[in-house]
Amino acid sequence: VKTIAQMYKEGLLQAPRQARVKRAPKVELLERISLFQGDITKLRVDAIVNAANKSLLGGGGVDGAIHAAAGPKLLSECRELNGCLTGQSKITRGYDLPAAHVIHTVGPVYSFDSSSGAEAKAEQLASCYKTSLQLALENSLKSIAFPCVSTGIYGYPIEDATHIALGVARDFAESEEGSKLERIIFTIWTQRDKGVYEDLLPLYFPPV
Ligand code: AR6
Repeated sequence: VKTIAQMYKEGLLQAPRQARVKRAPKVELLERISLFQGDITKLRVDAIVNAANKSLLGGGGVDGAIHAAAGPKLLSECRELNGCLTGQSKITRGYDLPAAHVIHTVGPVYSFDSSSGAEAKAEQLASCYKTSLQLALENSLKSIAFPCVSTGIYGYPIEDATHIALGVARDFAESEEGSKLERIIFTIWTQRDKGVYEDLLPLYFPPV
């Protein structure tokens, strides 16, 4: 797991050339945001986020991996939650995971024929990140790791989704209450997604 500050130091991230760049953050902000390529179920953090569905009763993708690694007690606790609306999040314990908690968020299902609803879907995806971060704060958690919500089975284009994820994280991490969160980790699984994060991270977290 590398912080953005380290990635700049090691030349893994380049200063952005585009004009659409946010103003430079404080140094400490670059030390609180990290990128990790690998299996989110291996992370020892206060919470990992699950890209769940409305039933909260498990599924494929990262959801399947999290339930498999956490063991059956996670499903038992999820059964008590009565599902979750799209764009909302609910927290459980992590059971056999190294992570203490799982924050289950339900991303929007993206489809090409519903372009009129694109804005609503973008808001729902932003809400996944916001409500997850809010839950972390409410539970006094200090570290949280996100997968690329909605960009697998749910089909949300990775570039659009990454703009949303990074925009929400920047605003939140910089806010007064968000400063209590010591670590936000973006977990990527595929090489293609890694490239997208490396391209877009400097726009939202430019070097100081
Ligand atoms: N660690 C980190 N990231 C992973 C892992 C892993 N072990 N496995 C997959 N990914 P997806 P969605 C990445 O499809 O699009 C489930 O059935 C993957 O490469 O898991 O939100 C649920 O029950 C992608 O970048 O979630 C829902 O029905 C990201 O995780 C539906 O899928 C999310 O892909 C949710 O679809």
